[in-house]
Amino acid sequence: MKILIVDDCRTTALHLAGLLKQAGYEDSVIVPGYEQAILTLTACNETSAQVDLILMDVSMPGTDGIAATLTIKSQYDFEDIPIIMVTSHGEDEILDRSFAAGACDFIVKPVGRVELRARIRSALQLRKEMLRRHRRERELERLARELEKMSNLDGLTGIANRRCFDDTLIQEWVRTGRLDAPLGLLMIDIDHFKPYNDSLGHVVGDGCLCAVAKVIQSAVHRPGDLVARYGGEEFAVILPHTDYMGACAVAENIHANLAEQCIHHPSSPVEDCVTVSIGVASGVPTCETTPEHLLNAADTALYQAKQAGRNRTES
Ligand code: GH3
Ligand code: MG
Ligand code: MG
Ligand code: MG
Repeated sequence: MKILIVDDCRTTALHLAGLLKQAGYEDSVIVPGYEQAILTLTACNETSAQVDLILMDVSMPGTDGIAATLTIKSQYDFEDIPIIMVTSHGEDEILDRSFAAGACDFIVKPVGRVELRARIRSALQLRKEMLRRHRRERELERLARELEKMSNLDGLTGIANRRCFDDTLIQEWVRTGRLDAPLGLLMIDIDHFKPYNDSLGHVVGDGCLCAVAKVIQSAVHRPGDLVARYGGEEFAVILPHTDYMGACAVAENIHANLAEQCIHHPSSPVEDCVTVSIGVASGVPTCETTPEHLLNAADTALYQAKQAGRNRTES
Protein backbone atom coordinates (compact mmCIF):
# COMPACT_ATOMS: atom_id res chain seq x y z
CA MET A 1 0.00 0.00 0.00
CA LYS A 2 1.43 3.34 -1.09
CA ILE A 3 0.47 6.36 1.05
CA LEU A 4 1.09 9.97 0.01
CA ILE A 5 1.61 12.50 2.83
CA VAL A 6 0.95 16.10 1.74
CA ASP A 7 2.16 18.53 4.42
CA ASP A 8 4.14 21.78 4.29
CA CYS A 9 5.61 21.03 7.72
CA ARG A 10 8.45 18.51 7.34
CA THR A 11 8.42 17.57 11.04
CA THR A 12 4.70 16.70 11.04
CA ALA A 13 5.12 14.76 7.83
CA LEU A 14 8.06 12.75 9.20
CA HIS A 15 6.10 12.07 12.41
CA LEU A 16 3.17 10.75 10.33
CA ALA A 17 5.51 8.61 8.22
CA GLY A 18 6.99 7.16 11.44
CA LEU A 19 3.54 6.29 12.80
CA LEU A 20 2.62 4.70 9.48
CA LYS A 21 5.76 2.59 9.58
CA GLN A 22 4.89 1.37 13.09
CA ALA A 23 1.43 0.46 11.84
CA GLY A 24 2.96 -1.64 9.05
CA TYR A 25 2.66 0.83 6.17
CA GLU A 26 6.28 1.13 5.02
CA ASP A 27 5.69 2.68 1.63
CA SER A 28 4.93 6.37 2.20
CA VAL A 29 5.97 9.40 0.15
CA ILE A 30 6.21 12.92 1.59
CA VAL A 31 5.51 16.04 -0.50
CA PRO A 32 5.27 19.66 0.75
CA GLY A 33 2.26 20.85 -1.29
CA TYR A 34 -0.36 20.48 -4.00
CA GLU A 35 1.85 20.84 -7.11
CA GLN A 36 4.29 18.16 -5.93
CA ALA A 37 1.34 15.95 -4.94
CA ILE A 38 -0.06 16.06 -8.50
CA LEU A 39 3.39 15.33 -9.96
CA THR A 40 3.82 12.32 -7.66
CA LEU A 41 0.29 10.99 -8.34
CA THR A 42 0.85 11.28 -12.10
CA ALA A 43 4.28 9.66 -11.96
CA CYS A 44 2.96 6.77 -9.82
CA ASN A 45 0.00 6.31 -12.15
CA GLU A 46 2.32 5.98 -15.15
CA THR A 47 4.35 3.23 -13.49
CA SER A 48 1.13 1.56 -12.21
CA ALA A 49 2.54 1.75 -8.65
CA GLN A 50 -0.54 3.78 -7.83
CA VAL A 51 -1.05 5.77 -4.64
CA ASP A 52 -3.68 4.04 -2.47
CA LEU A 53 -4.33 6.76 0.09
CA ILE A 54 -3.55 10.45 0.70
CA LEU A 55 -3.06 12.13 4.08
CA MET A 56 -3.73 15.81 3.36
CA ASP A 57 -2.76 18.72 5.58
CA VAL A 58 -5.48 21.41 5.58
CA SER A 59 -3.48 24.62 6.01
CA MET A 60 -0.67 24.97 3.51
CA PRO A 61 0.69 28.05 1.72
CA GLY A 62 -0.65 28.50 -1.83
CA THR A 63 -3.24 25.87 -2.62
CA ASP A 64 -4.62 24.67 0.72
CA GLY A 65 -5.60 21.07 1.48
CA ILE A 66 -9.30 21.54 0.76
CA ALA A 67 -8.70 23.10 -2.68
CA ALA A 68 -6.11 20.40 -3.40
CA THR A 69 -8.60 17.68 -2.44
CA LEU A 70 -11.25 19.19 -4.70
CA THR A 71 -8.89 19.22 -7.70
CA ILE A 72 -7.52 15.73 -7.11
CA LYS A 73 -11.02 14.28 -6.68
CA SER A 74 -12.18 15.88 -9.93
CA GLN A 75 -9.55 14.06 -11.98
CA TYR A 76 -10.61 10.77 -13.55
CA ASP A 77 -7.32 9.02 -12.76
CA PHE A 78 -7.35 9.97 -9.08
CA GLU A 79 -11.02 10.16 -8.11
CA ASP A 80 -10.90 6.75 -6.44
CA ILE A 81 -8.01 7.55 -4.10
CA PRO A 82 -9.36 8.13 -0.58
CA ILE A 83 -8.16 11.33 1.10
CA ILE A 84 -7.97 11.77 4.87
CA MET A 85 -7.66 15.40 6.01
CA VAL A 86 -5.13 16.12 8.77
CA THR A 87 -5.43 19.42 10.64
CA SER A 88 -4.89 21.18 13.91
CA HIS A 89 -8.33 22.82 13.66
CA GLY A 90 -11.31 20.52 14.07
CA GLU A 91 -13.91 23.23 13.43
CA ASP A 92 -17.24 22.24 11.86
CA GLU A 93 -16.81 24.65 8.96
CA ILE A 94 -13.47 23.13 7.89
CA LEU A 95 -14.85 19.65 8.40
CA ASP A 96 -17.88 20.49 6.27
CA ARG A 97 -15.80 21.93 3.41
CA SER A 98 -13.37 19.01 3.54
CA PHE A 99 -16.13 16.42 3.11
CA ALA A 100 -17.78 18.55 0.41
CA ALA A 101 -14.44 18.58 -1.45
CA GLY A 102 -14.38 14.77 -1.41
CA ALA A 103 -12.36 13.81 1.68
CA CYS A 104 -13.47 10.53 3.24
CA ASP A 105 -12.24 11.13 6.77
CA PHE A 106 -10.64 13.63 9.14
CA ILE A 107 -7.90 13.47 11.80
CA VAL A 108 -7.13 16.27 14.29
CA LYS A 109 -3.49 16.83 15.29
CA PRO A 110 -1.71 15.68 17.36
CA VAL A 111 -2.24 12.39 15.60
CA GLY A 112 -2.34 9.27 17.77
CA ARG A 113 -1.02 5.91 16.57
CA VAL A 114 -4.19 3.92 17.28
CA GLU A 115 -6.54 6.48 15.73
CA LEU A 116 -4.35 6.82 12.62
CA ARG A 117 -4.22 3.05 12.12
CA ALA A 118 -7.99 2.65 12.52
CA ARG A 119 -8.80 5.47 10.10
CA ILE A 120 -6.28 4.27 7.52
CA ARG A 121 -7.66 0.75 7.69
CA SER A 122 -11.21 1.88 6.97
CA ALA A 123 -10.06 4.24 4.18
CA LEU A 124 -8.07 1.47 2.52
CA GLN A 125 -11.08 -0.85 2.80
CA LEU A 126 -13.06 1.82 0.95
CA ARG A 127 -10.34 1.97 -1.71
CA LYS A 128 -10.46 -1.82 -2.18
CA GLU A 129 -14.23 -1.77 -2.60
CA MET A 130 -14.02 1.05 -5.14
CA LEU A 131 -11.38 -0.78 -7.17
CA ARG A 132 -13.46 -3.97 -7.06
CA ARG A 133 -16.54 -2.06 -8.22
CA HIS A 134 -14.61 -0.43 -11.06
CA ARG A 135 -13.20 -3.76 -12.20
CA ARG A 136 -16.72 -5.21 -12.21
CA GLU A 137 -18.06 -2.22 -14.17
CA ARG A 138 -15.26 -2.48 -16.72
CA GLU A 139 -15.88 -6.21 -17.13
CA LEU A 140 -19.62 -5.60 -17.60
CA GLU A 141 -18.92 -2.94 -20.22
CA ARG A 142 -16.58 -5.31 -22.04
CA LEU A 143 -19.19 -8.09 -21.98
CA ALA A 144 -21.89 -5.71 -23.25
CA ARG A 145 -19.63 -4.68 -26.14
CA GLU A 146 -18.85 -8.33 -26.91
CA LEU A 147 -22.53 -9.26 -26.81
CA GLU A 148 -23.45 -6.38 -29.10
CA LYS A 149 -20.77 -7.51 -31.57
CA MET A 150 -21.83 -11.16 -31.39
CA SER A 151 -25.50 -10.34 -31.87
CA ASN A 152 -24.57 -8.90 -35.28
CA LEU A 153 -22.35 -11.76 -36.45
CA ASP A 154 -23.17 -15.08 -38.07
CA GLY A 155 -21.97 -17.88 -35.81
CA LEU A 156 -20.68 -20.10 -38.63
CA THR A 157 -18.97 -17.74 -41.08
CA GLY A 158 -18.14 -14.80 -38.81
CA ILE A 159 -19.55 -12.27 -41.28
CA ALA A 160 -22.58 -10.07 -40.56
CA ASN A 161 -25.82 -11.94 -39.88
CA ARG A 162 -29.37 -11.35 -41.12
CA ARG A 163 -30.17 -9.04 -38.23
CA CYS A 164 -27.18 -6.83 -39.02
CA PHE A 165 -28.08 -6.92 -42.72
CA ASP A 166 -31.67 -5.79 -42.05
CA ASP A 167 -30.52 -2.94 -39.79
CA THR A 168 -27.79 -1.81 -42.19
CA LEU A 169 -30.08 -1.92 -45.23
CA ILE A 170 -32.54 0.47 -43.55
CA GLN A 171 -29.73 2.76 -42.34
CA GLU A 172 -28.09 2.89 -45.77
CA TRP A 173 -31.46 3.32 -47.46
CA VAL A 174 -32.11 6.44 -45.40
CA ARG A 175 -28.53 7.73 -45.63
CA THR A 176 -28.00 7.33 -49.39
CA GLY A 177 -31.55 8.59 -50.03
CA ARG A 178 -30.74 11.79 -48.19
CA LEU A 179 -27.62 12.21 -50.35
CA ASP A 180 -29.55 11.36 -53.53
CA ALA A 181 -27.03 8.57 -54.15
CA PRO A 182 -27.66 5.05 -55.48
CA LEU A 183 -27.73 2.02 -53.19
CA GLY A 184 -26.59 -1.28 -54.71
CA LEU A 185 -27.60 -4.72 -53.50
CA LEU A 186 -26.43 -8.22 -54.43
CA MET A 187 -28.32 -11.40 -53.52
CA ILE A 188 -26.05 -14.44 -53.89
CA ASP A 189 -27.06 -18.10 -53.76
CA ILE A 190 -24.71 -21.08 -54.01
CA ASP A 191 -25.60 -23.29 -56.97
CA HIS A 192 -26.57 -26.89 -56.31
CA PHE A 193 -25.56 -26.76 -52.70
CA LYS A 194 -27.94 -29.54 -51.71
CA PRO A 195 -26.09 -32.16 -53.79
CA TYR A 196 -22.78 -30.74 -52.42
CA ASN A 197 -23.99 -31.41 -48.88
CA ASP A 198 -25.48 -34.75 -49.80
CA SER A 199 -22.26 -36.00 -51.37
CA LEU A 200 -19.70 -34.53 -48.93
CA GLY A 201 -21.66 -34.17 -45.70
CA HIS A 202 -22.77 -31.18 -43.64
CA VAL A 203 -19.42 -30.53 -41.99
CA VAL A 204 -17.71 -30.07 -45.37
CA GLY A 205 -20.81 -28.08 -46.42
CA ASP A 206 -20.24 -25.74 -43.48
CA GLY A 207 -16.61 -25.33 -44.50
CA CYS A 208 -17.72 -24.44 -48.01
CA LEU A 209 -20.08 -21.75 -46.65
CA CYS A 210 -17.15 -20.22 -44.73
CA ALA A 211 -14.91 -20.32 -47.81
CA VAL A 212 -17.58 -18.71 -50.02
CA ALA A 213 -18.15 -16.00 -47.38
CA LYS A 214 -14.40 -15.23 -47.49
CA VAL A 215 -14.36 -15.09 -51.29
CA ILE A 216 -17.31 -12.68 -51.36
CA GLN A 217 -15.63 -10.53 -48.71
CA SER A 218 -12.42 -10.49 -50.78
CA ALA A 219 -14.33 -9.09 -53.77
CA VAL A 220 -15.72 -6.14 -51.82
CA HIS A 221 -13.38 -3.24 -51.12
CA ARG A 222 -15.10 -0.09 -49.86
CA PRO A 223 -15.25 0.44 -46.09
CA GLY A 224 -19.05 1.10 -46.15
CA ASP A 225 -19.88 -2.13 -48.02
CA LEU A 226 -21.46 -4.94 -46.00
CA VAL A 227 -21.28 -8.68 -46.72
CA ALA A 228 -23.86 -10.71 -44.80
CA ARG A 229 -25.14 -14.24 -44.56
CA TYR A 230 -28.79 -13.80 -45.50
CA GLY A 231 -29.73 -17.37 -44.50
CA GLY A 232 -28.81 -20.99 -45.36
CA GLU A 233 -26.57 -20.84 -48.44
CA GLU A 234 -27.59 -17.32 -49.40
CA PHE A 235 -25.49 -14.19 -48.97
CA ALA A 236 -26.24 -10.52 -49.53
CA VAL A 237 -23.99 -7.51 -50.15
CA ILE A 238 -25.00 -3.91 -49.48
CA LEU A 239 -23.11 -1.43 -51.68
CA PRO A 240 -23.76 2.22 -50.76
CA HIS A 241 -23.11 4.82 -53.49
CA THR A 242 -23.04 2.07 -56.14
CA ASP A 243 -25.08 2.06 -59.36
CA TYR A 244 -25.98 -0.96 -61.57
CA MET A 245 -22.67 -0.92 -63.38
CA GLY A 246 -20.68 -0.75 -60.17
CA ALA A 247 -22.75 -3.48 -58.50
CA CYS A 248 -22.40 -5.75 -61.58
CA ALA A 249 -18.63 -5.22 -61.46
CA VAL A 250 -18.55 -6.42 -57.85
CA ALA A 251 -20.67 -9.45 -58.86
CA GLU A 252 -18.20 -10.28 -61.66
CA ASN A 253 -15.35 -10.03 -59.16
CA ILE A 254 -17.12 -12.57 -56.96
CA HIS A 255 -17.52 -15.03 -59.86
CA ALA A 256 -13.89 -14.55 -60.85
CA ASN A 257 -12.50 -14.95 -57.32
CA LEU A 258 -14.64 -18.03 -56.72
CA ALA A 259 -13.45 -19.61 -59.99
CA GLU A 260 -9.88 -18.87 -59.03
CA GLN A 261 -10.36 -20.42 -55.59
CA CYS A 262 -12.09 -23.47 -57.12
CA ILE A 263 -13.79 -25.23 -54.21
CA HIS A 264 -14.21 -28.71 -55.71
CA HIS A 265 -17.88 -29.67 -56.23
CA PRO A 266 -18.08 -33.39 -57.15
CA SER A 267 -21.81 -33.41 -57.98
CA SER A 268 -22.44 -30.10 -59.73
CA PRO A 269 -24.06 -30.27 -63.17
CA VAL A 270 -22.65 -26.76 -63.95
CA GLU A 271 -18.92 -26.84 -63.12
CA ASP A 272 -16.31 -28.89 -61.23
CA CYS A 273 -16.03 -26.04 -58.75
CA VAL A 274 -18.61 -24.38 -56.50
CA THR A 275 -20.40 -21.55 -58.30
CA VAL A 276 -22.96 -18.94 -57.32
CA SER A 277 -25.84 -17.14 -58.96
CA ILE A 278 -26.17 -13.43 -58.29
CA GLY A 279 -29.09 -11.03 -58.52
CA VAL A 280 -28.17 -7.36 -58.79
CA ALA A 281 -30.33 -4.33 -58.01
CA SER A 282 -29.53 -0.68 -57.53
CA GLY A 283 -31.51 2.48 -57.16
CA VAL A 284 -31.68 5.88 -55.54
CA PRO A 285 -33.95 5.55 -52.47
CA THR A 286 -37.04 7.75 -52.68
CA CYS A 287 -40.08 8.45 -50.51
CA GLU A 288 -42.25 6.31 -52.77
CA THR A 289 -40.08 3.20 -52.46
CA THR A 290 -38.87 1.03 -49.55
CA PRO A 291 -35.86 -1.25 -48.94
CA GLU A 292 -38.21 -4.15 -49.79
CA HIS A 293 -38.43 -2.88 -53.38
CA LEU A 294 -34.65 -3.20 -53.69
CA LEU A 295 -34.69 -6.64 -52.02
CA ASN A 296 -37.47 -7.87 -54.31
CA ALA A 297 -35.65 -6.59 -57.38
CA ALA A 298 -32.42 -8.36 -56.38
CA ASP A 299 -34.38 -11.53 -55.53
CA THR A 300 -36.17 -11.52 -58.89
CA ALA A 301 -32.84 -11.04 -60.67
CA LEU A 302 -31.39 -13.94 -58.66
CA TYR A 303 -34.30 -16.14 -59.71
CA GLN A 304 -33.64 -15.20 -63.36
CA ALA A 305 -29.96 -16.08 -62.96
CA LYS A 306 -30.98 -19.52 -61.67
CA GLN A 307 -33.49 -19.97 -64.52
CA ALA A 308 -30.92 -18.93 -67.10
CA GLY A 309 -28.58 -21.78 -66.07
CA ARG A 310 -26.81 -20.59 -62.84
CA ASN A 311 -23.18 -19.45 -62.38
CA ARG A 312 -24.10 -15.99 -63.66
CA THR A 313 -25.32 -12.52 -62.74
CA GLU A 314 -28.67 -11.02 -63.73
CA SER A 315 -29.94 -7.54 -63.03
P1 GH3 B 1 -29.92 -24.03 -56.34
O1 GH3 B 1 -28.80 -24.07 -57.32
O2 GH3 B 1 -31.24 -23.95 -57.00
O3 GH3 B 1 -29.74 -22.94 -55.35
O4 GH3 B 1 -29.88 -25.42 -55.58
P2 GH3 B 1 -29.48 -25.70 -54.08
O5 GH3 B 1 -29.27 -27.16 -53.95
O6 GH3 B 1 -28.32 -24.87 -53.70
O7 GH3 B 1 -30.71 -25.15 -53.28
P3 GH3 B 1 -31.63 -25.79 -52.20
O8 GH3 B 1 -32.45 -24.68 -51.66
O9 GH3 B 1 -32.39 -26.98 -52.77
O10 GH3 B 1 -30.65 -26.34 -51.10
C1 GH3 B 1 -29.99 -25.51 -50.24
C2 GH3 B 1 -29.16 -26.38 -49.35
O11 GH3 B 1 -28.35 -25.59 -48.47
C3 GH3 B 1 -29.98 -27.27 -48.50
C4 GH3 B 1 -29.36 -27.19 -47.13
O12 GH3 B 1 -29.04 -28.43 -46.64
C5 GH3 B 1 -28.11 -26.39 -47.36
N1 GH3 B 1 -27.80 -25.52 -46.20
C6 GH3 B 1 -28.47 -24.45 -45.75
N2 GH3 B 1 -27.89 -23.97 -44.63
C7 GH3 B 1 -26.81 -24.75 -44.39
C8 GH3 B 1 -25.79 -24.75 -43.37
O13 GH3 B 1 -25.77 -23.94 -42.46
N3 GH3 B 1 -24.83 -25.68 -43.44
C9 GH3 B 1 -24.83 -26.62 -44.45
N4 GH3 B 1 -23.85 -27.52 -44.47
N5 GH3 B 1 -25.76 -26.64 -45.39
C10 GH3 B 1 -26.74 -25.73 -45.37
MG1 MG C 1 0.32 22.97 7.22
MG1 MG D 1 -31.14 -21.03 -51.59
MG1 MG E 1 -28.63 -22.73 -53.69
